[in-house]
Order: sequence, then C-alpha cells, then structure tokens
Amino acid sequence: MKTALVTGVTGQDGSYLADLLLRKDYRVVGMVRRLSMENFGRIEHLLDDIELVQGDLLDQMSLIDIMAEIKPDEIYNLAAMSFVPTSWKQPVLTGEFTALGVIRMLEALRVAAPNARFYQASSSEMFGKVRETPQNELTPFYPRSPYGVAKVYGHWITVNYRESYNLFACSGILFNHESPRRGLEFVTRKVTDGVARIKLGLQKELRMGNIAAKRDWGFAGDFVEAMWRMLQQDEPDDYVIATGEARSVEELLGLAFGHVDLDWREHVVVDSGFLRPAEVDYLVGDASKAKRILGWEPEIGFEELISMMVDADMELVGRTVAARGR
Ligand code: NAP
Ligand code: F7E
Repeated sequence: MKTALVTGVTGQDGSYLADLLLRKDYRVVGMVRRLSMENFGRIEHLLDDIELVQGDLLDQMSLIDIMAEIKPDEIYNLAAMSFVPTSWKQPVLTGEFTALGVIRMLEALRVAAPNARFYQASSSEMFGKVRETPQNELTPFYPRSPYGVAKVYGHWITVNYRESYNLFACSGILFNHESPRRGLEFVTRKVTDGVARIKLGLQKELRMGNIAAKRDWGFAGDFVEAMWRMLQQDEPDDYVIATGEARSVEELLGLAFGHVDLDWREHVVVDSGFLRPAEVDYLVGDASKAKRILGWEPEIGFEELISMMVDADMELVGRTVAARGR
C-alpha cells in the first residue's frame, strides 16, 4: 500500500484528491493546521478513512517531522493562500504560504523523504498578462497579482530542486477548476450560490466585478486525476492542465441564471469594489502535452459543470430555507 501526504486536504482539491487516492487504495495522510474550530466540511465523508496530522507551511520543523514519521511515497503540495484578491490585502503572508511554503516542503522532503515523489500545485495565474494564446508549458510567465508572483516562485523552485537534487518533483500548471466544493468567494461558486439564493427568495441582487473576464474552467474531480498521473510517470516533468475552452463571466451568468429560468440582467449589479488592481483578462490553456504523455483529458464540460453546481447550491440553500420554516 502506498502512502500519500496531502497538504491542503481541507480545501477543494485536497478533498477530491483524497477521494481519488482512497479509490486507488492509498494510505492517505492529510496535513491540517490547528484552528480553534475544525473545518472538515469537505472531508467529513472521509474522516474514518484518512489520517490527519497537524502541520503548517509556515513551520519548517513540523514539515520535517511529518515526513520523517509517515514516510510518504507521494507528496501533493496543495496548501496555499489561493484567493487572488486577498493576495493584495495580505501580500507578505501570501508570499510566506504560497511561495516560501513550497521551499519549506522541498527542504523537508530533501532531508526526511528524498525518494518521495512531489507534486506542486502551480497555476495559470502565472501567465497573467498573457504572452501568447493558448498558453502551454513553454509560454513565458507574466503574473499580475502577489498570488501569481508567489506561484511563479513555487514553480521555479520545484523545477530547480528537481534539477539540483535529482528529486522526482513535478509542477502541474492548472487552469481554473471548480465544483460544488469550491469556496464561496470564487466567481463560479459565488454565482451558483447567488442564483440559488435569488431563486429561493433569500436575496434579490448579485454584485459582481469584471464580467468581461474570460477563463478556461474545468471540473476539479477531473483535474486531480491529472495530478496523480503526473506522479506515476517514469520521469518527473511539468504539465499544463486545462480544457482548452474559454468562457466569459457573462456567459457563466447566463448559464447559471438560465438553469433556473432567471434572467441575469435583472439581478446582477456591477460593483467597482470587486475590480482588481491588475486584472487577468483572458486565459486559455493548451493541454496537448498532458493528453499525449499522461493520456489525460477532461470529462466534464462547462455547461455540465455549472448545472451541477447550481443544482448542488439549490439543494444546499433549499435546506437552509426549510430549516428556517420549521
Ligand atoms: P483552497 O480550497 O483554497 O484550499 C487551500 C488549502 O490550503 C486549505 O486546505 C487550507 O487550509 C490550506 N492552507 C492554507 N494555508 C496553509 C498553511 N499555512 N499551512 C497549511 N495549510 C494551509 O484551494 P484549492 O482550490 O483546493 O487549490 C489547491 C491548490 O491549487 C492551491 O495551492 C491553489 O493555489 C492551487 N490552484 C488552484 C486552482 C483552482 O482553480 N482551484 C488552479 C490552479 C492552482 P484551511 O482549510 O485550514 O484554510
Ligand atoms: O476569478 C472575475 C475576476 O476569483 C475569476 C484561483 O483558484 O484560479 C482562481 O483564480 C475571474 C477574475 O478566480 C467577480 O476578476 C468578476 O477575472 O474565480 P476567481 P481566479 O482569480 O481566476 C486560478 C487558476 C488560481 O490559481 C487561484 O488560486 O472572475 N470576477 N466578478 C470575479 N471574481 C470573483 N472572485 N468575484 C467576483 O465578484
């Protein structure tokens, strides 16, 4: 039985990856940070099947101790401060988690688990103000936020440690991926939750930022499969993971409101408070290397993804409404 260590196991991707690794009969150890109240909502269904250890990307010794103790075969470094707007409000902390956190993980691996295979969660936000379209593994980076800059550090230090110390370290450059477990502040979930609240009478309007922005949105459940496949190859490498199709926030609004027979124009208010100091206008990925080498392709398309998310939020918000009525 292989052992996998997953940082960020309480997040969207961590929970889908833990589902996948359990299906593949791994021993799954999730690293969680100590909070005054547990936030195990996304992994509640797995708590009997995974092990949890306390550690923090800010604390080097905790990472070394965990790796020495559990002796992982594979390490998936998914933990980060992942919300782009917060990276302008807390830029130094973002650098500590999202950039230096990666080298702390790599140093711990080098000292305590040098034969473990390592996955780094890199991001399409590194392409930012894009140099070419679509973006592939060779497209130069031009990050547009403290988050994007921190991810560029995480990406290059992973490549550098692979080349310097002959580690099996891979970097997955993942484009946006979403699901019913997505955090409520990200645009897809903000919209699908807002649609459910409006449809069920809990709110009237939805305040949005730049609705012209375009993203390449896929399903998180499909994307974690690509992470796993990267670590099963003979050689470590870097891969772009994307659907190859870009949609605008406006198209997202049309689909999500349309799914419950509402007209988004009657409910959406553009609010300059949600605009970013520097925007990433248009991202679309070329995942042909992943298709060729990993045999990876997304299964769930954008329409299906948004319908799934609206349906899930209708059920969730519906339960709140029903509980209030009791
Ligand atoms: P998420 O839902 O925001 O989850 C982030 C996770 O990181 C949470 O489990 C969080 O723990 C943990 N974390 C944050 N700071 C930590 C620290 N100092 N020590 C230990 N754990 C810490 O993010 P996600 O969407 O699953 O994304 C997973 C990774 O992929 C992130 O690195 C993100 O930047 C990257 N990424 C995401 C996307 C995407 O579209 N989703 C695309 C490209 C790359 P708490 O629960 O305690 O807060
Ligand atoms: O924004 C626009 C916003 O916050 C998408 C993270 O997982 O993916 C994510 O980063 C777009 C942007 O994701 C609102 O301006 C308009 O252009 O859902 P988002 P993101 O910034 O692309 C990458 C790949 C990651 O790595 C990150 O960790 O939507 N937008 N109006 C809005 N965005 C938000 N959040 N809220 C709005 O009201």
